[in-house]
Amino acid sequence: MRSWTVRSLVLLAWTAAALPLLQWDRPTQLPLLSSAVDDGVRTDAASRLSHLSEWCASSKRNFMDDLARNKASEWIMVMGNEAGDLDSMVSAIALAYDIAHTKGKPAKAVPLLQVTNDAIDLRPENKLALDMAGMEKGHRDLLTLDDLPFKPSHLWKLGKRIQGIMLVDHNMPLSYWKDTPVLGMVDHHHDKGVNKSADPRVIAQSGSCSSLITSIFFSHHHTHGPVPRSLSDLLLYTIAIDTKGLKKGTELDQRAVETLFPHSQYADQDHWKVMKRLSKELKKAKKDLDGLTLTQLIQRDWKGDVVFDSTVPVHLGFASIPRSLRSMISQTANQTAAAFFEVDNAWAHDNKVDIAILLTNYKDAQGNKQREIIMTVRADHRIDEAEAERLFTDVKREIEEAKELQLTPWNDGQDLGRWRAAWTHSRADGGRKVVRPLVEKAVQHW
Ligand SMILES: *[C@@H]1O[C@H](CO)[C@@H](O)[C@H](O)[C@H]1NC(C)=O
Ligand SMILES: *[C@@H]1O[C@H](CO)[C@@H](O)[C@H](O)[C@H]1NC(C)=O
Ligand SMILES: [Mn+2]
Repeated sequence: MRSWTVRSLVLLAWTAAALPLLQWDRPTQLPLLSSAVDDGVRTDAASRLSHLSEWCASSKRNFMDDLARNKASEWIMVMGNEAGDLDSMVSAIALAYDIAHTKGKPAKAVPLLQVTNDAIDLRPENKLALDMAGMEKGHRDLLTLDDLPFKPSHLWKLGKRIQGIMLVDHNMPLSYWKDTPVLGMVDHHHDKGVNKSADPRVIAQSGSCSSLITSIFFSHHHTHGPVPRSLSDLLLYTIAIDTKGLKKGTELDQRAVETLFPHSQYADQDHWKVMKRLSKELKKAKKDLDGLTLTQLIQRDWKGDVVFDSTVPVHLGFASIPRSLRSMISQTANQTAAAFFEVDNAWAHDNKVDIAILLTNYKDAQGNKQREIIMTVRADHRIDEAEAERLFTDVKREIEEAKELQLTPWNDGQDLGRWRAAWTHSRADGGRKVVRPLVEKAVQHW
């Protein structure tokens, strides 16, 4: 794989360095969000599935068949992070497709979404983007955690049933992969410095991991010509949402868009305008969460795993929720904090979470952005009551001492109950990026 990586890196370096700023100024007509039926593989009206959908379905089927016959040892599983956002999903699909079609040395690769099938549509923007790219409704064409016949850790532990995993859109394997070889990683988050023998190991700044995948993709020749239209479209949707229609992001993102456009259904339209409109449409979809239950709101953007560098391993998880605690409370049957925490509690219990942090963001009556931090600790999985008490006290102190947050305790005259706390603050960038390190620090030292 060596030359593969070097080529990719050269391309990345060139991409970042050499950008003539893009000039897209053609006038535009846009039938934008037409459901994209591309590559002509199957066009019967009942199931207008794209080539990409068919490839995903067949790679999933072949992988599952091989696994059932214990013949999957050549397979590489390519996966995004456990929050299952569009970038994670599309990066995994695109890299797996690239590996499976690389001219001269194709390998067996299947994208795995590290969520359950029913979690995909909890992000309406995922649903919309997949639908526009001609993917299957209900997402049976995609391999999710609940499709696996074994625990992920068993794929390696019980007889090396797969070749290994590749990570995209994160660079630390979830703990359940344990010793499973990490064959590659491509990411745009802070480099945690692990699994150094991964090859490729490309970690670079970009608005979207999909942009990094795009540059790798286009550094290879493929067995059947250029990138399929449905895949180009899907990558563009992801970059559009991650860069707010190229308003944010880096030159890498711009270069990726420029590279993808001629292969997409938008080829003859104005790139900037299309990206802006796609971003708007997807953002609108993203905000449409009205049908979700409280549990689904917690599940939608959940990132959790067991932390091993503390004295006793604990499962620490974070949810980001675009709703205020008050509005979630009003969604319960008797509209009390107790009822809300019962739901939170059930989620933590079912997922063996010891410490759950819910981070909300919403606009108040004056239209100002507000945030809340809601913390709960449980003693029914890995830790006993004394440990839970200590953990709760330590994490609470760490959060409250963070001067940059200027917290106000939230209690609304209601008793939140044991090992529960909530605060409000209005630091605009005070989401997971700020709170998580505080909590992790406390957890490591308690
Ligand atoms: C990858 O790094 C993680 C974190 O250090 C470690 O737990 C895991 O065992 C490593 N994987 C391999 C195959 O070495
Ligand atoms: C409200 O409902 C919750 C959960 O069902 C229950 O635990 C709590 O006691 C109820 N509170 C009141 C005031 O009815
Ligand atoms: Mn990402």
